[in-house]
Amino acid sequence: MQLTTQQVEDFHNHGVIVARGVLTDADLQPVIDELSAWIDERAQTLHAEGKIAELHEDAPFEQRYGLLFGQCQDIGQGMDIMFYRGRAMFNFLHNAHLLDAVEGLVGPEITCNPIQHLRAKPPVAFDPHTGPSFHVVPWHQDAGVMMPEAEGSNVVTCWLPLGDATEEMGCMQALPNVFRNGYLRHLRAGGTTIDPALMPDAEPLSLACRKGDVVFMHRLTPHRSTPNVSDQCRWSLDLRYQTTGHHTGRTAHPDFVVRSRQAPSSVMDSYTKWRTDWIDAFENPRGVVGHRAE
Ligand SMILES: O=C(O)CCC(=O)C(=O)O
Repeated sequence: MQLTTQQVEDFHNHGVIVARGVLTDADLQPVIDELSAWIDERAQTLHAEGKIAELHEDAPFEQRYGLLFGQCQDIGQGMDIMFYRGRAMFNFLHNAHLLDAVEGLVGPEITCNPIQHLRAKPPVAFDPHTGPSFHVVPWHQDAGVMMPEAEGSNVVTCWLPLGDATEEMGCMQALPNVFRNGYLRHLRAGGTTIDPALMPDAEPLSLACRKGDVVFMHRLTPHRSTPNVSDQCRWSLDLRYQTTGHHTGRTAHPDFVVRSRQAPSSVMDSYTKWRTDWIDAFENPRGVVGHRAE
């Protein structure tokens, strides 16, 4: 779905927008099916090892992961885009509805930035740690997890839930209208977070989403996520896309072209190459992966 002129204008004015209904259920279902199968296999392994007593095979996608996580946190080990490297996920990174919207913000030459995550935030009942973590992320700008060389890059964060993401489920919050203040120093203590002394004085915007919605954020827009006090998992992807040719901010990890009018043959659609590139990046590390935190 293309963004409207108003949505593009709002993004440039406020540094954050929620675009409703960008994705259909059919866009997301292959990823959900792939994850369900991955979780089932992992649960069976942990069950065989005696680490999980109850498999909850009949629980819905929104609930099963939390029920398993509550028994053994190892269930989530390896469950991120670059580690499990699923085919449906790779296909989704090229999703036409998503890229149509992204195009309005980065132009028609689009690269998939390697800074991307899959997050399953379990209810606090199963993950009582509500301090800074992969599940409850403190205030930061995405520029804080990129090399300073990406300062001039047009990288847009696309945050999207695989189900609903209400306030109760720990949706995202962002500070609108402050991205023009530029990069704010981040501290390592507290989990790569904006120096509290520099936090802009702005009212947080709650970014509650329904399945199919996408949050688009400027890489200088401060944002965080909150604990999940519901009884369902908050499933989401945070992907980043950028104008092709701009610095990715993370040279150690593979980026690839997902759309191009100028050079259509540059689009990387080989699932095998994508897998191999990630494996190579981990087995033969080179380049930089670093947070800008002090
Ligand atoms: O999904 C979350 O809870 C945090 C995501 C985030 O901080 C990000 O996309 O930069």
